[in-house]
Amino acid sequence: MISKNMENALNEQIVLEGYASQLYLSMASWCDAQGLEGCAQFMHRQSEEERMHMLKIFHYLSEVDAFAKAPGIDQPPHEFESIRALFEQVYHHEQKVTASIHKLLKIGYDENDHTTLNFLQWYVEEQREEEALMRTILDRIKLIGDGPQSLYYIDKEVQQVNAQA
Ligand code: OFO
Repeated sequence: MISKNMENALNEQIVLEGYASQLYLSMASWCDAQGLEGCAQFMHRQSEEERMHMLKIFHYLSEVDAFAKAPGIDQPPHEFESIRALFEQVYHHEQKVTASIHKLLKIGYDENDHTTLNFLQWYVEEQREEEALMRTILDRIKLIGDGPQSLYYIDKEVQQVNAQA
């Protein structure tokens, strides 16, 4: 059994992961409309992963006899200034998610909730990987440049990163 406080905090994390899934889905659509197929595929995959992150918490809450709430859907943005701005937004969102996981860990330590602390370790590792991945993409975009001539190469790079990840 976990505390009510932890249950609420995990439900907030569900909202954040669910929103990430919707945001990345919206980004996939924007990439597709720009003809950036590699980027679109990448964002679709990220969107699926975020849904999985959301569901993992959902199932955990049921397992520990707490109540998981299906989150409402907030409308994510549809328009992005550029592919670079889009990936910067992804990176910032991931940093926000990491900070939120760290808050959950703090609650876990304060409450001596070893079960949840153990469960959260998977997210600690996942966030480290995600942030590193987004930084790699942003670094490549900076190297290539993001003018109209560069879009084809950016798309190929992201496709390649996607194939390796
Ligand atoms: Fe689940 O927030 Fe990204 O990885």
